[in-house]
Amino acid sequence: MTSHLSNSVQLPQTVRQPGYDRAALKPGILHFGLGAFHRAHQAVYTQRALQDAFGPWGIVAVNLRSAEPVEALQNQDGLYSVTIRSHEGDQSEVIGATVDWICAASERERVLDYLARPEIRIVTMTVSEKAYGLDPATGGLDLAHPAVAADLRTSDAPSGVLGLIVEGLSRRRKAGVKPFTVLCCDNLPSNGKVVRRLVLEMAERRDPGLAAWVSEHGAFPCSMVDRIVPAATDETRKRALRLLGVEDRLALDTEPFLQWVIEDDFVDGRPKWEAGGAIFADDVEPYEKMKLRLLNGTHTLLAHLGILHGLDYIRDVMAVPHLAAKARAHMEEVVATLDPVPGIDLPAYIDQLLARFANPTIAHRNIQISLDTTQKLPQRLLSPALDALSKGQDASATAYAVGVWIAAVRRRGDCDDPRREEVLQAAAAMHDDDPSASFFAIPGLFPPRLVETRAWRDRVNAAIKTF
Ligand code: CS2
Repeated sequence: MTSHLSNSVQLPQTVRQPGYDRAALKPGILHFGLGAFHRAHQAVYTQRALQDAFGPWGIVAVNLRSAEPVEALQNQDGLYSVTIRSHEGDQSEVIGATVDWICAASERERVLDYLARPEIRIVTMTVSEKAYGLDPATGGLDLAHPAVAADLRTSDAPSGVLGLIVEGLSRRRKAGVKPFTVLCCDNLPSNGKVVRRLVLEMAERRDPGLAAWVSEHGAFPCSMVDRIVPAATDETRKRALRLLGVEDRLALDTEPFLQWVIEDDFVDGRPKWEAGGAIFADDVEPYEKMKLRLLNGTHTLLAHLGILHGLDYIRDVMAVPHLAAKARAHMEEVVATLDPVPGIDLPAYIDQLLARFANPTIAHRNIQISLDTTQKLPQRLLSPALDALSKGQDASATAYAVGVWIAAVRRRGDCDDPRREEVLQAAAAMHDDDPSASFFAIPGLFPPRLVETRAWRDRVNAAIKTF
C-alpha cells in the first residue's frame, strides 16, 4: 500500500518543506474557501511569512459546504504539496501553514467559536464571486440570495460567509474583543469595500449597534490576488506521487508567477507577507482594475474562444496564432481604460500575461474559467466597456468578448452558472436579426447604459454572427 503525506513521512531532498516549527504554530487567521487558489496562493505567502518572521499566524481552513478537502487535510496532518511547473521543470513544496480544518456545514459552532476567539485576528476568504450575495445593480445585499436570506432569518445559526462573519463579530462585541480584520481575496473590484458594505448591511438588519461598532473598529482592506491555479486532476496527483514518493490527495500544480497587493489596514497586526513578495499599497484599486480587466477579462475571452473551437485548455487556444492574436488585441484595447499603475509597465505586463497563458505545462481548462460567467462579466468586461464608451471609444474588444461568450453558450447548449436557467432560455430565444437581444433582456445582467447603446449591441451581434 502506498503511504500518504503526513507529519511522519520522510520526503526526498528535492521537495521544499516548511522551514519553521509547525508544532509551535498557533492559529491567527481563519480562512473561508479551501479551494485550489487559497492553497497555492495565500497559504504559500503565509508559509514565507512564517519562515521569515515566525508568529501566531497559523491558518484555520474552513470550507463552507464540501467536507472532502477538510477530510483530506485531516488525513494528511494539514499538509499538502504545491508543484510549480514551467520550462525549467517541476519544483514541489509542502505547505504547512494550516493548523486546523473545519467543514462549516457540519461543524458551524466550531467555526463560530474560532471567530469569537481573540487570537483569530484576521479572517480571509476565497469563496468565489457568487457566494457573497452582491446585487450588481445596487452594490448592496441581494436579499433573494439563498444564503443571505437564510442568514437574515436565523442569524445565530448562519451558513453563508457573510452570516458567519457577522455572527462572529457579534460574539466578539459581546465578549469585549475587538473585531478581526476581514480580508477578501476574491476577484471583485474594490473587494474590501464591497465586503464591508455587505457585512455592515447584514449587521444593520440585525442590530444597528453592531453595524456601528464594526464600522468604527473594523477593517476591510482591499486586495488584488493573482496566480493561475488549475483545478487538480488525476495527472496532478500522479505527478505528486512521483515527486513526493507518497500520495497527496490535495496536490496542486501552479505557475511560477504569484502576486498579492494588499491595502495595509489591519485592526491588530498581520503576518509578514511581504517576505513572500506581497506588496502593501495605499490604493489597491489600480492594481485590481488592471488584473481584472487584462488577465481575467482576457481569460473569459480565451475560454469561450476555446469552447467554440473545441479546445480544452487555455494553452491550446494560445497555441493557435489567430486566437492568441485576439487575446493581445483585447488587452491592447482595454489597457486604455486603466489609470497608471504604480510600478507596473503595462505593455510588459501584457506580454507577461500572454506568456503565462501560453505556459505549456499548465493545464487550465476553458470550462473551468467559463464557470459562473454572469458573475464575472461586470468587473471583467462590462465596466471596461462603460469606461471606454465614456472616453468616446467604441469598446469593440469588450463587445467582441461578450459576443464570443453568447456564441459559446449557444454552441455548448449549457453553462454552469447561478443564472443558468435564464442564460439557457436566452440562448434558446436567440434569433438572427438581433441575436443578443434575449441576453440583454436578462434582468440586471447588463448595465442600462450598455443596454441602451445600440452601436455597442450591434458589435456584440457582429461577433456572434462570426460563429
Ligand atoms: C480565472 C481566474 O477561473 C477564472 O475565472 O480567470 O481564476 C484566474 O485564473 C485567476 O484570477 C488568476 O489569478
